[in-house]
Amino acid sequence: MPINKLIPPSVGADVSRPEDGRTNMNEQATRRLTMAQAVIAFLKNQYVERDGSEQPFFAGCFGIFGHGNVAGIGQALQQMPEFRYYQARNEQAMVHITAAYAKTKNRLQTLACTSSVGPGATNMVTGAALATINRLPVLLLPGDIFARRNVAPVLQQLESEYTQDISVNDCFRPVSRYWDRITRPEQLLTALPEAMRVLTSPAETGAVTLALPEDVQTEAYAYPEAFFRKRVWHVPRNRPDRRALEQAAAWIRASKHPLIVAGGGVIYAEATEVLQRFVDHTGIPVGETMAGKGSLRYDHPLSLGAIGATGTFAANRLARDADLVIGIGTRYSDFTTSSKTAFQHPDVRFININVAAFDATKHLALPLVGDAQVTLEELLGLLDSYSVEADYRMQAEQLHQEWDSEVERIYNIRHTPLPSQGELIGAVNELSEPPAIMVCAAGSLPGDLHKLWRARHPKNYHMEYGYSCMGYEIAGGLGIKMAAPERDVYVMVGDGSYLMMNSEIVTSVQEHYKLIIVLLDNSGFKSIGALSRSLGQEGFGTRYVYPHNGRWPTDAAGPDVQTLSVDLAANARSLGAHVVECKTYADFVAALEKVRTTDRTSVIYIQDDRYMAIPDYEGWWDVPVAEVSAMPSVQAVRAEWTTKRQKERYFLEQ
Ligand SMILES: Cc1ncc(C[n+]2csc(CCOP(=O)(O)OP(=O)(O)O)c2C)c(N)n1
Ligand SMILES: [Mg+2]
Repeated sequence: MPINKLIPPSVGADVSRPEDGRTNMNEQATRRLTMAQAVIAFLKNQYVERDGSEQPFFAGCFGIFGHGNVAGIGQALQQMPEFRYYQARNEQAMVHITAAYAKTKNRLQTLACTSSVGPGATNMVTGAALATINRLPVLLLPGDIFARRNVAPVLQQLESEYTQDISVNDCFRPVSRYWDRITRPEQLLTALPEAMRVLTSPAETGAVTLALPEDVQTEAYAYPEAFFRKRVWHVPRNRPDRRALEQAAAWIRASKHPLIVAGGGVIYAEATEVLQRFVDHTGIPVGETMAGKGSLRYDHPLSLGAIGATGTFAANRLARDADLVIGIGTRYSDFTTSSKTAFQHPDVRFININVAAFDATKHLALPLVGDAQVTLEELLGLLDSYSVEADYRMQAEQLHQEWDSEVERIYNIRHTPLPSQGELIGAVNELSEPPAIMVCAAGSLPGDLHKLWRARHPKNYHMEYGYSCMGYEIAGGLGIKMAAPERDVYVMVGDGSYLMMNSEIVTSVQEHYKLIIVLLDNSGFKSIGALSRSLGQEGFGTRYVYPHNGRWPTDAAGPDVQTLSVDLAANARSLGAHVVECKTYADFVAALEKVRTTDRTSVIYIQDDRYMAIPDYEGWWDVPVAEVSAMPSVQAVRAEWTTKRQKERYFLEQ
C-alpha cells in the first residue's frame, strides 16, 4: 500500500472549509491562525481595570522550548514579538517568577508560561500548586501529547492501559483553579474567556492550565476577528450583605477585646490605608499573617506584628484573650492560628472579611463576603462613635513597645564566632532603602523574618508561605524586580534553598534585572534541624555532612563531623553574579553598603550559626510526634505534645 494511503484523510486538510463543520456559522470576519497563534493574539489584547486604572493583563510569556511547543507557541511568539518572550532555566522557576510578579502587582498583571510536553510540563506542577495556594494568577500552557494519537507513544508520553485520554498534564487538575485540554482549535473560543474569568477573579484566582496538544497547536482555523479585539476585564470591589455588616458592627460594639488578623487580602485589595483609619478610629489592635505583614506599618502604636506560631508575644497574648477576632483576607493557616490553639477565650467569635465565601466562613464566622477596602470603609461608617476601652488600647500600645524593644535587642546581638541570623536580618532591614522589597520562602528565615522584619510599606515583606517552597526565593526575586524595577530587591535565602534552585541568577543577568541575594550558609537545614531536635530526633538528616561509617551524623555528633565542602560563593560567581564573601558582622554591613552600587545581580555570602535561634513567643505549631518509638527522647516529647494538643479548638460560637 502506498504510504499516503496510511495517512488519515483529515491530515493536512483545510480546516476552515465549509463542509467540515468547523467554520463559523455566520458571516463574521475571520482570521486564519494556528491555535497557538490564536492563543497569543488573544492574550495580548486582554486588559484589566480596577478603580478606573487599566493595564494589559499579561506582561509577556516565559518559556522553555521542546518538541511539545516549539512549532506551536514557540512559532507564535516568534511571529508576534510585541508579546515579549522571556527565557528561563527551569520550568518550575518560571512559574515562581510569574507568581511573584503577580503578587507584586496585587494580582492585576501576570505572565503566561509555555513548556514542552512531559518533564517540562510536570516541572510546572509545583509552581502551579504554589500559585493556587497563594491565590496568585498564573497562566500555564504545557504542551500535550498528540490529539490525533496515531503516532503514539510520542517521546515523553506516559501511556495508560485503560484509556488514551490521559497524559501527565492531568497532574495539573488538583492544583489548578481552571483546567482544560484544547483538542480542537475552536475550543479556544470558549476556553480562553473562562481562563480570563478565573485569572481576574479575586476570589477564584490561582493557576489556570490549558494543556495544548502539540499537533493541535499547529493546526489552523478561521477564528472570528472579534475574538482578538481588545477586552477589558473589570476587577470588582464587591460589597458584603448589608444585614451582615450591621450585625458585624453590633458584634464589634459588644466586644471587650477585639483583635484584627490582617492577611494577604488586605494588601491585594490595597486596603492598607483604610485599615489604618479603621484602627486609629476604633483602637482595635492588629496581628499580621505571613502574607499580611506590612498591612500596618511596624511602628504604628497598635501594630502587634506577626501572629501565630511565628508570632510576637504582643499579638499572641492579645489573641489568646480576644473575644472577637476580625480576620481580613486571611486563610487561617495553621501558622496563623498556632494550629487552632491561638484563640483561647471560651466565647471567642469571628468576623471574616474575605472576597471568597470559602475563607469568609472559616471558624463558623459571621461572613462579610466582599473586597477588604470597601468592606472596611462601610464597616467604619457603622462604627462612628465606637472605640475600644482606654485600658485595652493602652495594653496593646504597651505590648507594641515591649515587642519593639525585643526586636532591638535581637538586632544588637553580636554573636561570635559566627553571627546570628537575627542580627543579619537587622542589618538588611536597616541598610536597605525604605522602598525596597525583601523576599523569602522557606527555612528558618521565614519564622525569624515574620517576627523581626520591620515592614515599612505593604510591599516591603514578600514572603511565600502558602507553599513555603524551597527554591522560590531567587526566582521570586526576579519576578518582583520585573514587576517593580525601580525598587531594590533583597532575596534572603538559606544554603538549602540556594542549592535547590539558584538557576535564575542566570536569567537575572541575561535580562539585566539586578537582585541583591543574601545567602546564609549554615551547612544544612537549620529550621528542620531545630524542629527535629524539638521532636527528640537530634537533627537526623538535616546537616550537610559526609556519612560516617555508613551512618548519618546527627547534631549529637557535635562539631567533629566533616561538613560538605561546597563553595556556594564560587557557584554564584560562575552563574554571572557579583559576589562578596563575608566572615563577620562588620564585613556583612560593608557588603550591604557596597552592593548598592553594583551593576548586576550580587550575592552576599556569609556563614551563620546553626544553633543560635530566635525564641518562640507563645505560639505553637502542631507537628505530630511518633506514638511509639525505640527512642526515649521521642517518647518524652510525645507526652509533652499530647498535653499541648489539648488546647486545639473547634470554633463553634455564633
Ligand atoms: C521544596 C521543599 N522541600 C522541602 C521542604 C521542607 N523544608 C523546609 S525548610 C527546609 C530546609 C531549608 O534549608 P535552608 O534553605 O538552608 O534554610 P535553613 O533551614 O538552614 O535556614 C526544608 C528541607 C520545603 N519547604 N520545600
Ligand atoms: Mg541552611
